[in-house]
Amino acid sequence: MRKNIFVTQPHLPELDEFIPYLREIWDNKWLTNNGPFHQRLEKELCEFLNVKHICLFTNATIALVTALQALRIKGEVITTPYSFVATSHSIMWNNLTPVFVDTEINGFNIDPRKIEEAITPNTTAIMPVHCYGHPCDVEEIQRIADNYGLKIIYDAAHAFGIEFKDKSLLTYGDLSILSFHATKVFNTFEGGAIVCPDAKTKERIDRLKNFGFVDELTVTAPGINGKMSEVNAAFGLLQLKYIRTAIEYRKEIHYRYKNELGIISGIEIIDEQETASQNYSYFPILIKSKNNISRDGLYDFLKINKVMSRRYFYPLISDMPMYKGLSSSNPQKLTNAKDKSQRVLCLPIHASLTDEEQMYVIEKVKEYFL
Ligand code: T4K
Repeated sequence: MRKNIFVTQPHLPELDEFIPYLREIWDNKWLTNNGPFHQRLEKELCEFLNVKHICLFTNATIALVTALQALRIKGEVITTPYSFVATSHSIMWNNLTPVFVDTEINGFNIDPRKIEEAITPNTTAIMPVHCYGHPCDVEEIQRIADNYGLKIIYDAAHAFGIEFKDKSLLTYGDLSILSFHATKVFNTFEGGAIVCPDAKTKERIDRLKNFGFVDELTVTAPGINGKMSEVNAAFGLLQLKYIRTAIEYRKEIHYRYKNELGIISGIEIIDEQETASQNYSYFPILIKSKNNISRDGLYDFLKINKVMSRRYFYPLISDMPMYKGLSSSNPQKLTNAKDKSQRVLCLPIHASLTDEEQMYVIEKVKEYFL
């Protein structure tokens, strides 16, 4: 009997390969608090990602919360409703107000042209999301931020390893936050990181994620416990060995989908940007609803057939009960985001998906449209 085909699955090396790492942890009895694996992973990630400084975290949500603290953000933060709730939750956890701005007409990211009209005297920062790893219009967003004296914190949860115009996408803006959750291209079971440009900022973030301790006796800020453990960091080091192969494998899946499904008239696939690399973390398709065809119809049909696609990101954050009352949640101002949210479906893509499974997914999608 066919097993469920999930939208994603973590790519796990052979268990035996992880045992020596565990043995080392057992031997030295150093389990957390900036241990040797933590330090090694920070170093190796800086090299792999081509960035200067990285601060590992227990997950991306705590990293986002801490990033806002680190830059002492106040008042209103402009962000996108087309994301995972963690983006705006991190703003709320800091007692700040998220201000939702619509997405681009031909993409999934915040529309820079609409950012300016959302700026008020209380705006202090912009938190855009590189959705599915597709780079935001980083240059235009930087121009706006410079004009108005705003900080930029990128939610780069999906953007592991992306290069834009020959440098790491994670070096744009003031800070970038990565997620290493089990469902991501690169995972440490749970985990995340803040990429920052200088040693002083790293020091401040490292204090904030360690209760605010400056030294053994001195606490200068109401920090949180956001530290990554040694087991997670060790697993990250092992993952890193296979990451290039895993991304190459995903690439094949991506192009097979594009070739096979791009020709179906009811399906729209948003093209990748020429100036950016990709990590193939998600494969979103947009369904053009008509007659008996609909996104939810396809979602249900696939589910009955054991293909667990996901509606990332539906509903919009601004449509969720706790955000609905905000004035920026007005659906008439978020029409592009709403449209995408109602038409998007993410198909299975991961480094353990077999050719046979992918062909089965393709066959089922085609069957629905016939
Ligand atoms: N910002 C953005 C833009 C994000 O997308 C996210 C997280 C964050 C911030 C916050 O990052 P973290 O704080 O989590 O580091 C998942 C993930 O839990 C979440 O990390 C992710 N975004 C979001 C887009 O997707 P769910 O509720 O869809 O996860 P779940 O448990 O339904 O998993 C999806 C599928 O993955 C399962 O059907 C099967 C497979 N799976 C999942 C897990 C956890 C596995 O095969 N093994 C596993 O261990 O949220």
